[in-house]
Amino acid sequence: MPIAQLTAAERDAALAGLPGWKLRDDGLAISRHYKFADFTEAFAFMTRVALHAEKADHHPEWSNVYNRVEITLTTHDANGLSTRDIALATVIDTLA
Ligand code: H2B
Repeated sequence: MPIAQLTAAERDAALAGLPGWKLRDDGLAISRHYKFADFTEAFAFMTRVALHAEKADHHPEWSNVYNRVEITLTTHDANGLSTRDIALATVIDTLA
């Protein structure tokens, strides 16, 4: 389902409310790194995010090494950032 890319102004305004999330150099994605006490905590977090992502039908690109989780959000259906990424980042922060 196509969805509009955020304009630069919309993107910057949204990012101002998401401290910790960084815009990728090409402006088409945002990313954040999280660090947990151990692998169990990191994977429990990923499970919470996965359950939400599946319900919202919007999925992160991510990797995990022991207690660290690196997350990139972009909208494939927009070839860049959309409101779906901002909404998912906001939820991810509450699940961390
Ligand atoms: N996740 C992300 N990050 N971007 C998308 O465009 C996207 C998605 N599209 N999850 C969804 C699934 C789409 O492929 C399904 C068919 O709704």
